[in-house]
Amino acid sequence: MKKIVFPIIAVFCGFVGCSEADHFQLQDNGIMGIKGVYQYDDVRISFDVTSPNGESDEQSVVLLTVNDKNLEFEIDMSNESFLMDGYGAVLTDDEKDALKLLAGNIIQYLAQRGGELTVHEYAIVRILEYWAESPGNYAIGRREYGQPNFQNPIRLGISANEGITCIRKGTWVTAKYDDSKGDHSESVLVGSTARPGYECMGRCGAGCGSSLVPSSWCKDCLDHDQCSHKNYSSGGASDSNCGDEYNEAADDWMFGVARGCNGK
Ligand SMILES: [Ca+2]
Ligand SMILES: [Ca+2]
Repeated sequence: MKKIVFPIIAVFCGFVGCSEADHFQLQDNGIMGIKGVYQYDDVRISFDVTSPNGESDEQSVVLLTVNDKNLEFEIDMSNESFLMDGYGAVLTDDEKDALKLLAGNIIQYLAQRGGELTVHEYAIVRILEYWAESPGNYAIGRREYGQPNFQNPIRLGISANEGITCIRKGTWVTAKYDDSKGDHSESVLVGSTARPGYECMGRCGAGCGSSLVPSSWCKDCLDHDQCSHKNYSSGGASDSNCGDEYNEAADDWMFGVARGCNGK
């Protein structure tokens, strides 16, 4: 018998970044997906998260519109593959702030609801945080990871992609990266502060992030943190020194939380 899903429609304010003028609406369709809209100041976001092939607890497709920018994300938990495409969009600081607040609002809603996250809820929260923390002026293009027939463009060498490797706060781990000056191996205390803006070394994302959204703590993220700290780099995947490390950390960011890489 086909399962009948009763959507839960929530319209509320009072969550993070939700002033009187703002608006957050969410329709929770359980295993069928989740959709909604969020207005934060001048930024309007709509999101629609569904299964590519009907009901699925392992695959999800996220369609996101941020003002006039369309972004897509597909994730398959069964083989840890994903595809993201921002069609070259460059998000403004206001838009990134709104994405971060939306992720926090969704997490708060899910915490109230209780129960385990569906793949759709996991997908929207991970990708919102990823795009919210994209570097300034970074054009979000198409990127695939782990897809069948996918030729990994990441160059080998000292900073090779180490898959998704958990690291623990308070331990010393050797960060490996390359830049214009050559190969580097440097011991870094996971969770330490290298300088302002480089707190929580080894956490995937800038600084210590938001306490509302769970973080991945992984080796390739530590490599990228150390590379960009030493090179004062910016620009994400397009950075000449640390772009390869940035790309190598994308899978850690997406699947580290599911793998339990919480830094502990
Ligand atoms: Ca990796
Ligand atoms: Ca590099």
